[in-house]
Amino acid sequence: MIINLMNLKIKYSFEPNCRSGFNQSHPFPEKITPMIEYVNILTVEGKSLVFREYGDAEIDQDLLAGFLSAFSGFMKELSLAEIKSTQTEANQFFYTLYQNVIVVICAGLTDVPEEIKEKVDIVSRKFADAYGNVLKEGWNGERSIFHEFAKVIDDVILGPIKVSIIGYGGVGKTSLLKLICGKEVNLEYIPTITADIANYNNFLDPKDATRSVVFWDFAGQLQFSMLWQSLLKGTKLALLVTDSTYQNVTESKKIITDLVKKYYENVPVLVIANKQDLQNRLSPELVEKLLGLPTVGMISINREYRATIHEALRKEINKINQKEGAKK
Ligand SMILES: Nc1nc2c(ncn2[C@@H]2O[C@H](COP(=O)(O)OP(=O)(O)O)[C@@H](O)[C@H]2O)c(=O)[nH]1
Ligand SMILES: [Mg+2]
Repeated sequence: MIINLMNLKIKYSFEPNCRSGFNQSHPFPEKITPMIEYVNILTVEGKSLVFREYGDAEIDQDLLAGFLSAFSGFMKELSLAEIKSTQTEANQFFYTLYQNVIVVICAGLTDVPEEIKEKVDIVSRKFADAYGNVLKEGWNGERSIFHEFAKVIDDVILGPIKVSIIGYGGVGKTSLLKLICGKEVNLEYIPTITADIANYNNFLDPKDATRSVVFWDFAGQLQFSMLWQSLLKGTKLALLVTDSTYQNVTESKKIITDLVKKYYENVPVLVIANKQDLQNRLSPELVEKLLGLPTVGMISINREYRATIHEALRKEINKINQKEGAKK
């Protein structure tokens, strides 16, 4: 069967997509964010159940509808759970039919097919797990029951938001992580990379909490080794903790110049001027001036500061979501 999708003239702009920040000369490139335009989950009759848009390209809804009805026609011939792909001049489409539901991912031409296929596979299986029974037992046509699934799609497509807590030993990194997560989360210690990892996003407004947020707290002295550079890979936000002594703030400058600026230029850094309860501490304003980065004053061992760090995190995560999150 030959389907000429080119005839459908799906119109997308050819604007280079800058979401990845990828640079050939970069020794530790951020994991390249796939340039996924959208994910669509639809019935074999062509009725869209969930539509999640990520790309910046304008999607012409009429053309999309035409495309989908053509699509659902030949999808019926697809064997179960097989993942197929097709290409237009601007995009690659990957799709599957799984338990009577079609999952389509529209990706960019440079995306790695195997990676997108894997995402199609995960999304279709998760959708079947969540709604297979509802659809089998007669769904009432109400699309709102699928709204919740947007979070699952976001996590599969965009991945969790990695927040790395960096800074020298003893400045209060682990205390800060505990303050952020409270008693609700048990830290998971990963000995091989000597890091505590916590998956926690309860500080977000439920409507903004579409992706999980994973905190990485690296134990031990921060050294500018190759290992550190690779551990930070994929970081979307760095919390640079200092104990607010003049000496530590000055030394922390090195972390910024030798590590962050060199390898993670596009990663936002929020400085935590910790131990504000101690004498001789520098004020957050002064720390901000010395380091040239936005700074929040903190006492990580004082629970009253939980709201302060949550508020700061909310702002930063919302910025990340605005930049790379789903459009709707
Ligand atoms: N006075 C004071 N002590 C703190 C504060 N934050 C952490 N500490 C203490 O500093 C020490 C080192 O903290 P820790 O979180 O283990 O630092 P890490 O090595 O950066 O993970 C511990 O004894 C903490 O109780 C703070 O804001 N004020
Ligand atoms: Mg620690």
